[in-house]
Parts: sequence; structure tokens; C-alpha cells
Amino acid sequence: MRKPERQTPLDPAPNDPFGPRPAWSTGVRLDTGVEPDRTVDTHCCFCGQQCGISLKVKDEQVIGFEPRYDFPFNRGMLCPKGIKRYLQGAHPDRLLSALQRDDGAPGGFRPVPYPQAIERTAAEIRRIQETDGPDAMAVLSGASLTTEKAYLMGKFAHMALATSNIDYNGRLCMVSAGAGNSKAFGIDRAANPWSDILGAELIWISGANVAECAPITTDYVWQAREHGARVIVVDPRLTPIARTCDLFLPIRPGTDIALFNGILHLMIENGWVDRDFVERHTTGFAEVEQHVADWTPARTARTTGIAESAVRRAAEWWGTAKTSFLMHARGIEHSSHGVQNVLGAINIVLASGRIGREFCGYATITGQGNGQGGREHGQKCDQLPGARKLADPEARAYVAGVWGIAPGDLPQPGVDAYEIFRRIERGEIKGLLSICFNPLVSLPDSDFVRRMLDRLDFYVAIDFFLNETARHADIILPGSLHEEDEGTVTASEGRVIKINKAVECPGDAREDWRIVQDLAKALGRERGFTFAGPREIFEELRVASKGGVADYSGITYEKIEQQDGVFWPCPENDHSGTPRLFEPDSWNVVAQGAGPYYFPDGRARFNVAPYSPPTEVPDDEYPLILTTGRVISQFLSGTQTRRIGPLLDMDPEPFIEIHSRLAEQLGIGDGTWATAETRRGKLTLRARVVATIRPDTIFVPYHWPGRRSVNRLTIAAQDPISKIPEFKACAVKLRSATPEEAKEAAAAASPLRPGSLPIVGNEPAR
Ligand SMILES: Nc1nc2c(c(=O)[nH]1)N[C@H]1C(S)=C(S)[C@@H](COP(=O)(O)OP(=O)(O)OC[C@H]3O[C@@H](n4cnc5c(=O)[nH]c(N)nc54)[C@H](O)[C@@H]3O)O[C@H]1N2
Ligand SMILES: Nc1nc2c(c(=O)[nH]1)N[C@H]1C(S)=C(S)[C@@H](COP(=O)(O)OP(=O)(O)OC[C@H]3O[C@@H](n4cnc5c(=O)[nH]c(N)nc54)[C@H](O)[C@@H]3O)O[C@H]1N2
Ligand code: SF4
Ligand SMILES: [Mo]
Repeated sequence: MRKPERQTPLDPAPNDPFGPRPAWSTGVRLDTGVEPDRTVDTHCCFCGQQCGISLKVKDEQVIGFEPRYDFPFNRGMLCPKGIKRYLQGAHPDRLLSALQRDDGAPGGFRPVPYPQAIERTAAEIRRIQETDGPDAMAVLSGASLTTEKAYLMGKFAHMALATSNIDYNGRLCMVSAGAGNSKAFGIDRAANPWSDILGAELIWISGANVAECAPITTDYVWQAREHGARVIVVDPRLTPIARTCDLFLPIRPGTDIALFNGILHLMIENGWVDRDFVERHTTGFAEVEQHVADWTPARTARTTGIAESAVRRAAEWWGTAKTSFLMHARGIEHSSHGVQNVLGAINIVLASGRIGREFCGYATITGQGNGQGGREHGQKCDQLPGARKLADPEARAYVAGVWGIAPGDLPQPGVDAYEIFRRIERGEIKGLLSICFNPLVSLPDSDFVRRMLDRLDFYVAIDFFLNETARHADIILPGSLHEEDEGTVTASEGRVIKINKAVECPGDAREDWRIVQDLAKALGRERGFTFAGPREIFEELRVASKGGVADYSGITYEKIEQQDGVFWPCPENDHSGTPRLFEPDSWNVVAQGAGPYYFPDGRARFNVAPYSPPTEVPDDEYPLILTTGRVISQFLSGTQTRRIGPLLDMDPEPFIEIHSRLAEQLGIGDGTWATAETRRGKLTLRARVVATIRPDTIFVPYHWPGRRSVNRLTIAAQDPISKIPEFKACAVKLRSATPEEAKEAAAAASPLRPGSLPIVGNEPAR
């Protein structure tokens, strides 16, 4: 039975079903002179840096924060998002009851009793699976969830729903790095703790807007600089970190492999390769050496748009350094050849021999709060806990044993998050459960995603806000905020840390894991879903991960508290964890009877990384390159940070960043309306004219929905290995907006500007 045709509007007006209110209002008390009842040590709910923070609690409400000077990673430092995070807690939009679609009700939803919403959801899931088979039900999960919840989501999909089709929002984030690291090192984690940045003589940063997106890492880089380190930044934009670097390489978007290959070419030519390390610890160098022979400095310069002299200087600095730390983020990974970019980066690290030692490091900077832990324990479409492969018979047998089912009952690997939408189009997927994911804002070519959401027979979302995707749902279940539950997450360095509960869930909202278990029970598939809480889930996860690459079996909540976190792998109870990977005396050297890399022969792999251009390159019709990313004040799809007044105040609207020379050519003035158009759609925003971006490239931050969403323009091309979308390069044309376009865009912009202070009321909402 298909539900009636509907088209949810592009910009549904008020942001909650109970009437309009300013998007940034918050019901939180001002944190001025109020004595808290208690403070709770925990971590920031936003990015993968996972700064330590103490939340102040008064009358069961978070009213403010104190920095945590005792947590070794951030030592009291926080960025603007961490400082204001607590303001979302009592926002009037906070979902306090389950909602059911009712097209006649204001906002399109009406509150329903929680048990009724669970029953209806279970009935719809049963109906869909009985008619169309288990795989007709899909699950989209998220890496802002704790590791316990991520594990539970994988288990729920694979065991309770018996569907192949579960994937997560890290598909849009870290999978290129994950695939590249696994291919080269056999393990997917930052190779070093951040303390190794401090003593590095050279720091190489590719495609990472460190100061805005990993703000605390800036302090590590700057401390190294104080001690004389040189910093190289590779980015099409002169970002804040780039303004303080020693060598800036303004690369043409999508050409990073060419640069890495060109650097390796010069290292070989000048005898800067650590031949002894290559010989003893790696395989595959000969093929790579042959491949990069063609990557002369002249060709590298032509392909990347970087001056040949700068390529040569970067190679010399990298080639001759005694210690170094190379890091990258989505700038090189969000690409239809993201895995090759990562392999290119790893090749120059391996060739230098500077890894597995103090101050010799390599890392991909993780994104979401649990970007690391969320990708290890079974919510990826091809994965089982412990970073095991769902297709591997041994892994299936082991995990099935832990779960008390037959290996044959486990489904086979499913498809990636974007492919799930293509299968909705083909009618193969009829039902969707989403948690902690806002794909309508976050996936590329979002007009397609919107149509597919309206095509589903049944869609249930679990969230604490009614995000833009959930507006298409039939049922919404009110989940928990970060501070309303406990559990673990794994921060950028590979450090497993503890999130502590500060307050109870308000109203009918409840912890996400309870909701998922309630669903299992209502489905009559309760076995394996009777955990009393996160601690019990973690205890099972320890067993399920044992023997896998991501081995958490020696980690306990107590050990985490005692040690300020435990770096995995931690394979034994008396093991203190592994801050730095690939050391000659690592535990796995003994375990494997070989070298310190996570392959049977203990050696790291060089991989040939062939260059190919982005899927769409500029042509006469679309002559420019569009790249997308972030601003410091906003987080991801903005569901949370667009509701925090002072953060919205910093960046109330998206914009088109454009070089002054290009602006002049096109007659576009700073602050005027401009229209960017790709083969998918067009978008009118105010221009921000700068001197800090390549003149052939424009940049738009992606944190806004509806008419202001840049993902209506981006291309749904994906890396063939990792399936990451190409968010960082597509062809675009740009012009001044017509008066009609400008009028429409102005109407879609926030109707009122927030003041410079949070708007606060003394009463908790509703
Ligand atoms: N303020 C803030 N912080 C965040 C987040 C947020 O939304 N807001 N999100 C978190 C998450 S989930 C993530 S994944 C991280 C992302 O962190 P980053 O990856 O650092 O952020 P992005 O803005 O996506 O892109 C990084 C840089 O890549 C550059 N770039 C674009 N194309 C190319 C290219 O072809 N080559 C190179 N070398 N560079 C290119 C962009 O100009 C940009 O400066 O941030 C995390 N932290
Ligand atoms: N054009 C473009 N698009 C991009 C990117 C880009 O650079 N450019 N970056 C991509 C990247 S790196 C990422 S990571 C994705 C992110 O994309 P999404 O994952 O879609 O973004 P979020 O805003 O994190 O959406 C998470 C939702 O989960 C909810 N949530 C958060 N924590 C919890 C929780 O504990 N429990 C529950 N139940 N819900 C929770 C929030 O309220 C929000 O509605 O976007 C990608 N999209
Ligand atoms: S750097 Fe990341 S974890 Fe730290 S306060 Fe900012 S958003 Fe939170
Ligand atoms: Mo991300």
C-alpha cells in the first residue's frame, strides 16, 4: 500500500510543528551568576577533537560549562561551538513527544503517545518485510552516536531486521581515509597521538581547514612552529591556518594525487627516500617508483596549478626533514578518487620512513564527534564489530557466536548510503529508519534525495530535533541529546573516552538505545536487545571486537577514567592501550610474529595511485570549479548549531566565496546576490569577495537547508572503492542574480537577524 502522493515543500516554514518561533531562540537560562547544583565532566558533542568540558547542571538542566584543564587533549581550550553547545539543550524545538504525520495538523505532524508510535513503526516494518523481504527495510545511522549505540544499530539491522541495508553518515566523511589506511597499513586509525605534532620539524597539511574545523589542532601546530617547525598547507583557499604557514600550495581542486606523485618523484631523484626503511618495512615500492617516473615537476605544476618552484621547495623540505607530521582531511578525501589521494599521501610518508616513531606521524583528522568509533563496530554496510568484514566467513562465525545466532542468519554486505536512495527509486527499498543523520541536507544532488524520501512507503526518524529529512517521515521518535546518556566515543587520536550523563531526557524523549530496544521488542525480536544500559552494551562490544583489528577487549569504563582515555588497540585486560601505532615493539609484532603493520607479513604497502581528474571538469558552459565545506560556527547540516543564537550570529547565512578578480570580471560586488548554477540546479546567495581563493574556484559552506543548500548543486559522483561523494569539485557557472532570483533568495534567508546575545527565557520550554 503506497501512501498518498505528496511533495514536502523545499523550505517548510516554521521549524517545529507547534507554531512559528525564531529559529535561534533558546529556553536556556543565561549562565550569569547562577550556582550550579553539580558539574559533570564529559566531552563536547560536536567535532572529532572531543575536547574535555564540564557541564554545569542546575535543576536538571544544563545551564553552562566550565573548561576542563585536566583533559590532556585540549587543556581547557574550546572553540566557539564547544562554548555554546549547552544552549541547544532546552531549545523550544526540542522534541518532547513522538510525532505522527498528519497533513491536516499545523506543521504536518501531531504528537502521539510513545507506545503507539512504537507499535505503528513495528507494524509497518513487519508489513514491508513480509511483503518485500528483509532487505526492503533500510537503516541510516550516524557517527555522532556513541560507540555503544553505533554497535547496537549494526546489531539491530543485521540481527533484528536481518537486512543487508544499513549504512551511516561517515560514508560522506571518512571512508576514503579508512579504505586508504586499511590498504596501506591494515588498520584504520590516526597513526600517532597529537603530542607527536609538537616536536615535528615539518608539518604538512593537505585539504584540512584546521583552524575552523579542528580548532584545537591549531594550537598543536602553532606550538610546533614556536619550536621552529615549518608548515606546508595545500588548499585552494588561503584558510586561517594557511595564513600562518611557511609554504602555501594553492592547489587546483581535485588534483592532489598529482602533487603527491610529483613530490615522490623528486624524493627519488634527489635521494631523499629512506631506502633502508622501505626495504625492511614495506612492499610495493618498485611499482610506485616506476609509476611516478612520469610525474616530473613540470607536469605536476601543470596539473595542480602550483608553481614548479613551489613544488620543488615542498619536496625538498619534506625530503630532508628529520621529523614530520602529515595530516589531511576532507579536502583530499571528498573526491571521486579520494582513496587514491589518501594512498598518494601515505606513499610520501612511507618513502620518508618517518612513521612509528616519536614526532614522526601521519593522521587523517576525523570529522564527527565519534567519527572514529562510529566506523569500527558494524554500522557500515560491509562491516561487523571490531572492524571485521561482513563477507569474511571467519568474522561471521565469530560474531554470530557472540550474538547467539547461526552465521547463515547474518545478511550479506549491503550498499552505501547514496545507493540506498537509488534502490528506493528502483522500488527495492520501501521502508527507512534513520537515526542521527540528515541526508536531505548532507547528500549530494539533494533534489533527487528529496523525491526519494517522498517515495518511501514508510519512514521513521529518531532525533531530538525535527531535522529537514525527518520532515518527510511518517513517525518521529524523540531521542536523546549527548548530555542525556553515557557511553564512549573515540576521538581523532584514536583515544577512547567516556561521555557522562548530566541530565535526564525531558518529556517523552528517551535514550536512543532504549528506543531501538523497544522497537526490537515490538517486532517480537527481543532476543539480544535486553541491555540494561550502555555499560552492558560496551561489555558485549568488548567481546565482539576481540581479535578484530579494532580490538577494544581490554578497555573498561574504569580504565578510561583512570588513564584519561585508552588508545585502541587494547587487546588484553592488563594492556594500557596503543597511543602510537607501528612501533617496533608493538603488541602485534609479537602476536603476528612479524613487523608492526597490520598484515600477516607485518609490512606496510605502497600502492600505485594513478591520477584522474574530477568527474566533472570545467568547460565552456560551466567554466569554474565549485568546492564546498564549512565555517567555524556551524556544524554539519546545522540542525544543532542553527538553533544556537550566538553561533548563528557569527554566520547567519551561507555565501559564495569568490576571488576579487573573478568578481570584477563578472560584475559581482561584495555582498550582492550572485547565482551559481551546475548541471543539477542553481543557487542564489550573497557574494563574499575575497583575495584568498583561487580565481578559478568558488566556495560555498553547506550547513543550510532548502533553497540555501549547496547540495542541490553538487554531483552524486562517488569514489569506486570508498563510495564517498565528490563534494569538493564540480563544474559551475556564476553570474549576478536577476532581480527575481535576488528577491526569492532574500525571502528564503532568515527573516530576522539574531541579536548578539542569546535570546533566553527563564522557563524551560513547554
Ligand atoms: N566548524 C566546523 N567544524 C567541523 C565540522 C563542521 O561542520 N563545522 N564538521 C566536522 C566534520 S564531520 C568534518 S568531516 C571535518 C571537516 O574538516 P575539513 O576537511 O578541514 O573541512 P572542509 O571545509 O570540508 O574542507 C577542508 C578544506 O579542503 C579544501 N579543499 C577543497 N577542495 C580541495 C582539494 O581539491 N584539495 C585540497 N588539498 N583541499 C581542498 C577547502 O578549501 C577546505 O579549506 O570538520 C569537523 N569539524
Ligand atoms: N556539500 C557538502 N556536503 C557535505 C559535506 C561537505 O563538505 N560538503 N560534508 C559531509 C560530511 S564530512 C558529513 S560528516 C556529513 C554529515 O551529515 P549529517 O550526518 O547528515 O549531518 P548532521 O548535521 O550531523 O546530522 C545529524 C542529525 O543527527 C542528530 N543527532 C546528533 N546527535 C545525535 C544523537 O546522539 N542521537 C540522535 N538520535 N540524533 C542525533 C542531529 O540533530 C541531526 O539532525 O555531511 C556531508 N555533506
Ligand atoms: S574543537 Fe570540536 S570538540 Fe573542541 S570545542 Fe570545538 S567543536 Fe567541540
Ligand atoms: Mo564529516
